[in-house]
Amino acid sequence: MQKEYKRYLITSALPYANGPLHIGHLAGVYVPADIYARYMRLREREVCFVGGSDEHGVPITIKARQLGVSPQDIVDKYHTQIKESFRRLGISFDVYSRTTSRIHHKTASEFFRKLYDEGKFIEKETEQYYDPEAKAFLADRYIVGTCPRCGHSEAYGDQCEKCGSTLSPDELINPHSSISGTIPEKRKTKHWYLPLDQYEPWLKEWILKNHKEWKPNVYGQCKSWLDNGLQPRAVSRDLDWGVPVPVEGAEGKVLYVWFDAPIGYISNTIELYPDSWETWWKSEDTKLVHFIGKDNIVFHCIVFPSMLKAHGGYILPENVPANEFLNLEGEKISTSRNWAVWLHEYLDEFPDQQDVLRYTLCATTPETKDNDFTWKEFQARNNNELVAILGNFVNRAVVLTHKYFNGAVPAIAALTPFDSEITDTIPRIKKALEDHLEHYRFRDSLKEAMNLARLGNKYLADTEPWKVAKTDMERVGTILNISLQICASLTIAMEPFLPFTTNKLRNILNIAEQLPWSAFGQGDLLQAGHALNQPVLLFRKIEDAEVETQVAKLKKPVKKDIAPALPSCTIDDFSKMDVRVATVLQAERVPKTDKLLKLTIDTGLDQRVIVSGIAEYYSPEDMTGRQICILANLLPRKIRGIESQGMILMAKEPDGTMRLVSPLEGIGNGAVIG
Ligand code: B3M
Ligand code: ZN
Repeated sequence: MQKEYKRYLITSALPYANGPLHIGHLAGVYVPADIYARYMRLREREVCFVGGSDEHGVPITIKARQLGVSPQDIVDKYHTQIKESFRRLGISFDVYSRTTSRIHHKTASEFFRKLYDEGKFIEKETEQYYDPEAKAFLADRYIVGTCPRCGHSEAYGDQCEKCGSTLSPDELINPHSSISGTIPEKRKTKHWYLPLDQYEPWLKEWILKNHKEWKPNVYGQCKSWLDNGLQPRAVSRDLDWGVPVPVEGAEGKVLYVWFDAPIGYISNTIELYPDSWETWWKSEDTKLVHFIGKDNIVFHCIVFPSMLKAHGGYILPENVPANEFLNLEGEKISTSRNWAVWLHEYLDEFPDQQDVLRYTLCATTPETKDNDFTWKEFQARNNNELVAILGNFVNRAVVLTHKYFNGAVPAIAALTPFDSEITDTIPRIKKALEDHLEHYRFRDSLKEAMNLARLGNKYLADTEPWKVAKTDMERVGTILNISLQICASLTIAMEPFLPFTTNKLRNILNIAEQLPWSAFGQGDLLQAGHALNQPVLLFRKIEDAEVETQVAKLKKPVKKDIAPALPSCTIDDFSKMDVRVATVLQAERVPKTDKLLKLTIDTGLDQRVIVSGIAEYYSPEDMTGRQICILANLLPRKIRGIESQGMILMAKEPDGTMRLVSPLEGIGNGAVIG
């Protein structure tokens, strides 16, 4: 037996306020969540759809530092932009707030404090990298060095963006602080950990036993985490941006962003319903559903539920219908390479076509595996489905009613068996649609809703009222009545998916208010004699040129900002570097790498070996005999088992392309540069 719920608390992942939204976010999280929320409202269930911006975390501080502004400036800008883009796309949040709000800081702080007071955390002292010049502990992201896997010289302490490897700062070759450039040292620091291992037996029971109905991708990921055994997780960080740890002596420490962000769902509900929020979060007849992308599964299925359990009093998510990722034109969406369709740009470039994007994204929701968005498909779905089926059907029904009945809904004279066959199909469509939506199958549900339009379209094509009009006006009246009732049902069936279109359709049909789900399929939604308004086209054809422009825009090389200026240095700083001219005697590829060359060079002082990550740009043949510039006194380091004695100077384009720096005219090896 399915449990009956009184109210639906629907959350969608809080996007980081450090960049605009793109179609990947929308397809994976916000479009499905909005469809679900709209559907539940139509079912006349109590709904609270919670959204908001995630405004803490290290990447925001890095962006701020790069641009020379404060983190607050960054989040103010993007929070406003994101919120506005959601509004324009019709994402129907009941509340959209932010984690820098006063209410959120208070809520998150109290949440932590309760767990702290009740001894639910363990305290541990660990060694962390510290920048003695900046006088700050360094998040992994702030440590930069050479990637041990591909030789990329600017890998982060948590990840190499070039080869995608996950790293720890200890693995980096020549690690240095990206704040000051100094070599970080390790220092002791104290943090609080949530002992997830203690929650493991409970999680196993709750998820693996009691939530077998979760989507296979979600269940599978949970199972693998649980099978591998959970470790305590730090819930605090040494950082000056976030919710301060509310414990004496914890100055300079904030809650880890993944500790405070999910509490944001609660804070935002409190902001909306200061008096009744607890009904939403603490009563068993509330169904809590988290809409997220697959990279957030562990936090929503394992960490946050453990936090709620540790706190006590809260309900737990009933489902977490996480989606996989959406690719774009066959490639991974990449914000740094600008390989993305940005929502605010789409909304500007395709005015009044929000529903075309909503439709295409829902039709390509990466429900069970990664999926691909292409502009060709966008065009085809619009032209072949929205225009040719839905738009065409509605338009014909309304135009014919104006033509033959002066825009007044005609009465039914008599039903043929074929008419009954058509009208009997509608409840079946409705039932299937409900079933898909209740079970988070959004692609199937959209197909089913379109089946209603298909049914109407086919009915008109088969009955051909424009021909019947020559002989039997009563029959035409019956056909148009049935067609118009289907149009009226479409204002309900399509509302979760295409809210802008159903609004237009209601205007055309002269239906004053949104009809509830219970009206769907009724044969008398429009009374005989009811006056229709003049038709307007619901959709317009999208031309080849329009999608070609979009594809061309993607392929345009990214205009990236040049690297920001470094802090000033003195001539003494510079003169510590022994930069010289040298000649490459011999060059060869380092086996089993794509990027590394092993160069034997004559520095004028000696002959030595330097390993350099330039194989993408220069072949061994290009290098042999060339004069180059080197940093001669860089401490030797081992790369792929080869000791590299120095570094080759390269000029790097914003897109990462590298070029050698060489003297214009030949000069003796060992000539000093300065
Ligand atoms: N901001 C991560 C993300 O956008 C994160 C979600 C928080 S949900 C509480 O992928
Ligand atoms: Zn790498």
